[in-house]
Amino acid sequence: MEKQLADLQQAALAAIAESNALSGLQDLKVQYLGKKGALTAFLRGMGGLAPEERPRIGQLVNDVRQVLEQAIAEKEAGLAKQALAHKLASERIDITLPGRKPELGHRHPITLTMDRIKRTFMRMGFEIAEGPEIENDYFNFEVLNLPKDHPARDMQDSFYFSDEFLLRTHTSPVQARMMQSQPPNTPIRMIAPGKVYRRDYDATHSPMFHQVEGLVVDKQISLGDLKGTLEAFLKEIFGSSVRVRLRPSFFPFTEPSAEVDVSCVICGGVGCRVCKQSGWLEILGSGMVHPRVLEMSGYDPELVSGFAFGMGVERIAMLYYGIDDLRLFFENDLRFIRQF
Ligand code: 2NM
Repeated sequence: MEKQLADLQQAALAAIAESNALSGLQDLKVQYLGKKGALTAFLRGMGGLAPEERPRIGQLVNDVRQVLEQAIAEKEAGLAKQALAHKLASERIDITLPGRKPELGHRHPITLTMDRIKRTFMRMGFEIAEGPEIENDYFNFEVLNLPKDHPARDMQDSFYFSDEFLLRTHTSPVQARMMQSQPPNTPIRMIAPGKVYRRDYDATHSPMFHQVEGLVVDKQISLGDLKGTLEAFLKEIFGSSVRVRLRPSFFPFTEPSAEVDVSCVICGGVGCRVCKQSGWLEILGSGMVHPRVLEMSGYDPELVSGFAFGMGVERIAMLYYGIDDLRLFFENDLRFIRQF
């Protein structure tokens, strides 16, 4: 009996010593110390012993149990320590390495240009208004003196959803909406920046582009106010040395109408490739708001007058930054985008 116990202890200690995983150790615990384990079997077998032998053997079995329990506990602690050491070694980081720089983004050149234009008008007391990009026929055309048979309404130039709805072709509908939201003849000094859409795509036209249109309505607003305001704006954007001139033009919503030119910002006005040797660049369309346009939006042309203007933001950005192809703005090539 003692010999069997000694053998069992020796075999168990050897198995424990050899075990190198916590799961294997758990199996050994069950195998030797569990309810159906080897030591329990020993205690059950004591029925066959002489009564005076039982306490001694019982004591021996308990001694072996204690030895094995301690050996397993020590081994467990050893394995846990080993696992922790391994984890620490494998997750080790070099805190002296330099940090990774986060990639800093920045605003798109069109956004930068838009913001400069908006800031300049805000300083002159203009408010900024926005409106829907999906417009109806009434606000995009009708109320701006572009009746149904007008050539500027050609299907070729617009994106229609239905007979009634289309992507706005300019931001003027925002101005008309503003006039109609006011009590009659309320003075207005506003700009309407935003995206507009036309069926056009080449080096100088994109189907989506950005516009800023402006509107000033009050008593006694004159063509002199128009010229003074736009001259102040253009000098702020392109520098105080630019010269500004008006040329007669036509828009259905203004009368009279004028193109606004600046002296060439590339060559200073002496003539170059960009200004086609003329010394001037066409930069804005403008005019005195047509009496019918005022009238249709609830303003009395006998009482008030106004001027309006519109500009393409991409064109201003191209001239300001010296960019020769409009498509660069929309290709999202970082080598281009990062230069601003
Ligand atoms: C331009 C040129 C001339 C314009 C007119 C209006 C409104 F709503 F008052 F009638 N808004 N914008 C206008 C006038 C726009 O863009 C080339």
